[in-house]
Amino acid sequence: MPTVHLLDYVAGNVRSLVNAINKVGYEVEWIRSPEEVSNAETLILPGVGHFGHCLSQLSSSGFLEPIREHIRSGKPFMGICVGLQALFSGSEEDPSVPGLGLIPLSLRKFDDKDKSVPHIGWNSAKTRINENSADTSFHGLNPGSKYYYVHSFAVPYEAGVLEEQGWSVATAHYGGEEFVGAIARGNVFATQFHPEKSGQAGLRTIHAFLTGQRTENKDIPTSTAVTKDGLTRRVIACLDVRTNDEGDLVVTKGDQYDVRENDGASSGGKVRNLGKPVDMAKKYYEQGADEVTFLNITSFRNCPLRDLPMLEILRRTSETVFVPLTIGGGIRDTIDTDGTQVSASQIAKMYFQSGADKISIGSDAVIAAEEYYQRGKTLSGKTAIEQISRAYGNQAVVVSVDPKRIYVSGPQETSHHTIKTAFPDSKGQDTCWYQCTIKGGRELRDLDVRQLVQAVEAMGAGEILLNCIDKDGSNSGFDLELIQDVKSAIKIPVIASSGAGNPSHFADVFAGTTTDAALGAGMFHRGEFTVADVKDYLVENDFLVRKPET
Ligand code: 1PR
Repeated sequence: MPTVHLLDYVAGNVRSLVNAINKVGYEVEWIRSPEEVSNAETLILPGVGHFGHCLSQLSSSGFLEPIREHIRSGKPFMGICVGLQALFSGSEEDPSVPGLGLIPLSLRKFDDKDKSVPHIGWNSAKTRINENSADTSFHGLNPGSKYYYVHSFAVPYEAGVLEEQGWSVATAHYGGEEFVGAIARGNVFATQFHPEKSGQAGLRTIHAFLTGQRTENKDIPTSTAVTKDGLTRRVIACLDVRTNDEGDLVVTKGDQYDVRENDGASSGGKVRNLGKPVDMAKKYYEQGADEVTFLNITSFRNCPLRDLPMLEILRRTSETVFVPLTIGGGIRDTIDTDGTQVSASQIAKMYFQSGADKISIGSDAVIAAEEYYQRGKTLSGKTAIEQISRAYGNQAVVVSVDPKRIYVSGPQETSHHTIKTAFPDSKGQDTCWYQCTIKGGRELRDLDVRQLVQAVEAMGAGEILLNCIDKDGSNSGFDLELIQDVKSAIKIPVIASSGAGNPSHFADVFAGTTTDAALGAGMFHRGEFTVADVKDYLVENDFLVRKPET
């Protein structure tokens, strides 16, 4: 196999990139010191997280000049995400840290007045006509394809500015803002999106770059539907994983979080076994899932951390699934079976190194939020959310919320934030609030959902996975009232979860709320509908979706 050199300078999920490069027929060799850069014929600079953090690490390790030299020498170079951003002079994210300075422009934060930030999801990379250059080549990019982006800072596109410097530019729109999605000039190619997480469209781009194919692929039909913000409607498949009574790790599914078979008289039977996690994740990827989420619903249970079975599941899944993977369950400071203290960040690191793109925190986030309010809304800097988002970026930290609906006679009956509901309880009460729970819904806490999501947003969480215990496994549709209430309280993206029973429920949540994504579990696992069925239904109803490419 021919070799590609990858620069290893920053923690994060590079496993997927390695898997993607292998998948298109290349082997990866790591560059771990500045002296080794000159060995590289083809160099890839991956990047995740914080601009300042990445660039300071590159600078203090002495990598900046060798990278500049590689680019000057005319050898192929590709930057991904922060790897693209590094080519510019600097970023508003950390004005004190300069970039490589190849392009004298800076990155700016997206405006969050009318849209969620970070910009997470599938968007375009459409080539702009460059009248200044005959070199409008774009390494397999296709104007009709969708690519996976996850970032808060971007290079605003100004017509002609980059082109005057000889760059070919592909752009995307996020709300009213047009930004740079990819650039190419001579031996340099860089993408703001993650090709290794962009399904077949992304693999094609990596392959085109590595084989020196410079042209676009124009053979994929372009969708005519548009969304206000530019993103497709994100459909996520979620796999709740736990050990069954035979000791096998299986995908299971609860009814209001009860995962044991119900014989009609009482629950408490065997753990429902709906299939094998790795196989099911691959199936959903092939059906067109935009992301796959694993929730380890019984966390560690006396297992030495290094042997965590979820690590192996992630490793194997990331070999065949080229869309973002999220893992949740048990991410908190803990004590290993041999008595060693292990921090939540160390656990997250193991997950990232095994192929996860995001980690999801449940119970620990509730405790951290309670402490945040006890301290008078001040940050401690020490919570798992703060530490992990500092090291890996906000976009890598999801908070999974497990709320329960509590009816009251009126807002005066509780100190918590209430809503008026169109679905009164049996007593006719039409006011309710949403109470946070921990430990898979087993323990109720004196905290409402609005308090929780606002606290974790302040701590640096990048996304909310919004479950609803009342709706879980009910097949009765999402709780639109809860979802819209949470959306109106925060700027970070929200994934609607719990209750999906058929494709029309996805249309309902996208039409009836401003949710950023919607997640299904039971209806997919029981084989009642596929992810493709959901997307077909959405297309029939004029929603923009990403269709899987072959
Ligand atoms: O608290 O950080 O260790 O994380 C534990 C994680 O496991 C949390 O994200 C929590 O939501 C999840 N969890 C814990 N117990 C259960 C359970 O079911 N007994 N599952 C559980 C949560 C909710 C969704 C589900 C949707 C959609 N599952 O993931 O997939 O409700 O289902 P549907 O479409 O079939 O209605 P920590």
